[in-house]
Amino acid sequence: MRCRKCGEKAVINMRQHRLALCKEHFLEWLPEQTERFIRKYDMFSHTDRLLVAVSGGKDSLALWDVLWKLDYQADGLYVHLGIDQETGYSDRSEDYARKFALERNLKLLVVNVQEQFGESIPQIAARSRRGQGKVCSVCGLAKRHIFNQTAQAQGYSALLTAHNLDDEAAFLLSNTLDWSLPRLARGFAVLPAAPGFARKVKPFCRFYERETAAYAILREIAYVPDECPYAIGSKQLFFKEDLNRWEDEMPGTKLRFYLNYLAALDEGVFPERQEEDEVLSGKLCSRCGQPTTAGELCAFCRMFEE
Ligand code: Q46
Ligand code: ZN
Ligand code: ZN
Repeated sequence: MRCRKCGEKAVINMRQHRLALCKEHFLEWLPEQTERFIRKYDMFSHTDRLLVAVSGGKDSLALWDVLWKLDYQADGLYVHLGIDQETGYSDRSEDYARKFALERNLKLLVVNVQEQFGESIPQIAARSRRGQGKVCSVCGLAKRHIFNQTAQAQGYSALLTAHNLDDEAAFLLSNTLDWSLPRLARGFAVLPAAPGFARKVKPFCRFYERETAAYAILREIAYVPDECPYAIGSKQLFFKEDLNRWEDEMPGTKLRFYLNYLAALDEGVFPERQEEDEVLSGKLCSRCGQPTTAGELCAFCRMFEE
């Protein structure tokens, strides 16, 4: 397989685009495409202060690297969840994020959940009504809360996550099987700011996971190699594997699924794009000041009361 631009040996073949590229041209192509998506979806500009949610994994570090190369003002935020104390999963992930930032002279904010709130995510999950097996639901709630609060408190224009097309397509498939319209209405590429909520953007939403992974590897970015232990066996992974089987047979399936969905969102097929229900309630948590649906405390602050 030869690079379409220069005829050298290709390192990647993107069947959905009928495009094979060599290392040099792929490392140019991915940032160029990112810039194109940023403009196409009116995501942000060079004058905006951006906050990137960084996990120490390949996707988020690749995103931060691309933004840095494209000269955007992007700081990182790492949330230490206290996961897998024995193998030091969270500690190791933090090290990768810190090293990445240091090498590029970028600013990394760190929130340590245990130090700041007194308990790690697995500890909260173990005693919460959500049950021992629900670490991911506690984790998701805590991350959303901390990312949003930090972005707002520190005056960032937008909060960026590195969700890729595989993540988005798996989310769509899962919610389509449930016909969960409120969730389907939230599969945005850009979610505008709302009272109490920061603007949220996914600049990598049109890249396949293998493309962002190839970028991280070819750029020699050091990232935490293992997955979070709680991700193993998740529904999300199951849907990703199924989608990959379809993609093998019919290249472009994932991309079409997602792009046609974005078009349907624009046409108003789904209910009005909304943040969580909290926006609609207009009430604020008496402890942290973030929106809440009911009662005095928001869902995050309530976790510490249980
Ligand atoms: S970090 Fe957290 Fe994920 Fe780990 S505990 Fe689950 S939600 S799997 S993206
Ligand atoms: Zn080439
Ligand atoms: Zn609160």
